[in-house]
Amino acid sequence: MRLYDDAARPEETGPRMAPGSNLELVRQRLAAARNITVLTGAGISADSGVPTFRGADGLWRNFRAEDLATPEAFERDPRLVWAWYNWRRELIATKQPNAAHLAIVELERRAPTFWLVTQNVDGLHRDAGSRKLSEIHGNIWKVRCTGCHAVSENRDVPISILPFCPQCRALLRPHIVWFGESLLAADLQQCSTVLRNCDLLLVIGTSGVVYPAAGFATLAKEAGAFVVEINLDSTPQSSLVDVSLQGRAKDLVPLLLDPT
Ligand code: BV8
Ligand code: ZN
Repeated sequence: MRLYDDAARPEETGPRMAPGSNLELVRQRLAAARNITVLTGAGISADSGVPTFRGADGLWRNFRAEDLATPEAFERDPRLVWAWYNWRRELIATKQPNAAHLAIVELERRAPTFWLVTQNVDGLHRDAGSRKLSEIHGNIWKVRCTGCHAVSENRDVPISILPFCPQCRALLRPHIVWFGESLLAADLQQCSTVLRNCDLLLVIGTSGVVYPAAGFATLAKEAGAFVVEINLDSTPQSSLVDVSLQGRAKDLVPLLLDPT
């Protein structure tokens, strides 16, 4: 069964930046910022070939989140849910970080204080070398025991369609935050701290509709941060940010660091 049409997306004509002065302004702000927070979504990994969730080629075009990404779905049909995650693991295993992931690693190296918050579960930020990060929706390469709650890394591709805990024999589930589940308290606390304290927030490749992450740009703005959005399209956050740069993450993020 082919679950996703992997046909190449038509190439855009390049970054659709509004006035060049906006890019220059962001470069200057970024170079001067002492405390930088970055929030990423599926759009940053789209440039590596990982499908996004919403939009024309998005996963939620062909699948219902209620059937696959809720605790109720897993209770009802764990085989179906694991089959879907297995398919995504197989797909993600073939993908590599792109220039935008790498530019964020460089930003972490340069910035006096830095934190990356990602909604992505693909692990590509970690693969790229990011270390100061919170994967607030979990990680597709981790499993969690429904019995003893132990979390472990599991990179099997494919993973057994009904994996069981080696310790207590209970069913394992993906270590992913599903709809209707709370994010980890420690992650929420860390997000609150970095959003309140940052002087610059970069929001990259997220549609800005899934809470609580959808509220992060507002939180940072209210705390006085300069907020920059990088996205192919406009989003519900575009009107509240200071600068909205339209284009591909892999083109724009490196440009912010190394002027050409
Ligand atoms: C919570 C895991 C407290 C699956 C994900 C009614 C019932 C139940 C819950 C709710 C409800 N109403 C509201 C809620 C809360 C809910 C929510 O926000 N729902 C929305 C949709 C209405 N949130 C929650 O449930 C959260 N928990 O609030 O706990 C609670 C408890 C009980 C009840 C209520 C509240 C949990 C949220 C976690 C959801 N988990 N998925 C999996 O990944 O396997 S969400 C899913 O969306 C993904 O994980 C993803 O990370 C996330 C966000 O999506 P994006 O990353 O933004 O991706 P998207 O495709 O949407 O957009 C891509 C963007 O990139 C686009 O803008 C595009 O233009 C751009 N782009 C594309 N290519 C590029 C690009 N940009 C730049 N360059 C490119 N090349
Ligand atoms: Zn267990």
